[in-house]
Amino acid sequence: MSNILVVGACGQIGIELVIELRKLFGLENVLASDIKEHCPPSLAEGKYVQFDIMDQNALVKIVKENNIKQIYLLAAMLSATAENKPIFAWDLNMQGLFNVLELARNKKIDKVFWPSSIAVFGANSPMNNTPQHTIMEPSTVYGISKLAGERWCEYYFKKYDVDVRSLRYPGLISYKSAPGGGTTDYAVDIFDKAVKEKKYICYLDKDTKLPMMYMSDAIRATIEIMEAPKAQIKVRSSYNLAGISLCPQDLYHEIKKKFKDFEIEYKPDFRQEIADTWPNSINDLAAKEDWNWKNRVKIEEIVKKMIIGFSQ
Ligand code: NAD
Ligand code: AKB
Repeated sequence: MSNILVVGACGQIGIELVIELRKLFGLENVLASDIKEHCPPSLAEGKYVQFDIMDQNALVKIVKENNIKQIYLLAAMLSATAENKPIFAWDLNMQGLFNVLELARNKKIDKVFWPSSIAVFGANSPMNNTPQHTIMEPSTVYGISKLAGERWCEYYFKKYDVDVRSLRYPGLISYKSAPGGGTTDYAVDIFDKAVKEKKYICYLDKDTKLPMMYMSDAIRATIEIMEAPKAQIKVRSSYNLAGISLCPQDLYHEIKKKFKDFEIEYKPDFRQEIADTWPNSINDLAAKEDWNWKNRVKIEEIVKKMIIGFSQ
């Protein structure tokens, strides 16, 4: 059994990923880590270590002491927050990745997961059914760092045979953990406000369509790509991953079926400009063909799960 380290375990994806990995591989074999001093109660049963992914010496020590063989690197600054701290975001998003890739190059670990994003696309990419390989000219710090990260992942694979695997996640929807400063966060906030206040002020325009996915599908995709035989992973930059495509108005209408008095107001802010450069929908044929990816959760089910989740 090889030990797994999840870096950025206290975030929106990390919490659910650690829980699932522990179910599959055992509590003792999955070490959660984050820069935060304490982990959330849902992770407290297993091992947790606080450290900064920018600190290469600390990373080397943790990997050695815990016989870590796989790293899921989730620590990053997301699109909206990154626009306010561009240099800090670039440093974190790139240096964290280099620290992990270098460990793999030196054969200290066997496998790496690193997430990319739909943010790698830009205003000149085809907006609908965006292909795996196409024009990529991101205009956000976050998107630039993700595209650069993809190129480095492929480079480390080709040059040093580093087994790094990656997905271009769409916006992820979940209620178990809060989103961390992205442009797609509205698709979580809207449910929270619908349940608690019956009113939501949306920072994106009503018809801004973006690719989205329910968290359980994203977690399954992450584990599936990591568990797939090495020969099946033919894209070594990052795979497009599609779930559903929706805009604020779609969610509003779905939620209104449950809460008749729910109201929404649209007040676009700086995040509108970011969203306008991202695809409406993406094509994930390569993931389907290479490692049998299939999205499961549809919009009606997402709405049902989110409302129940936020009502508890
Ligand atoms: P998040 O912001 O919710 O979580 C990131 C976690 O990393 C936080 O708990 C934070 O404390 C931790 N962290 C920050 N700096 C750190 C450091 N220096 N050292 C150690 N830990 C540190 O983010 P998320 O939504 O869980 O996203 C995880 C990854 O997935 C990111 O790379 C993100 O770009 C990518 N992604 C997320 C989405 C999404 O919709 N959530 C979509 C596309 C891609
Ligand atoms: C964000 O909005 O920044 C993230 C993403 C799609 O990468 N959710």
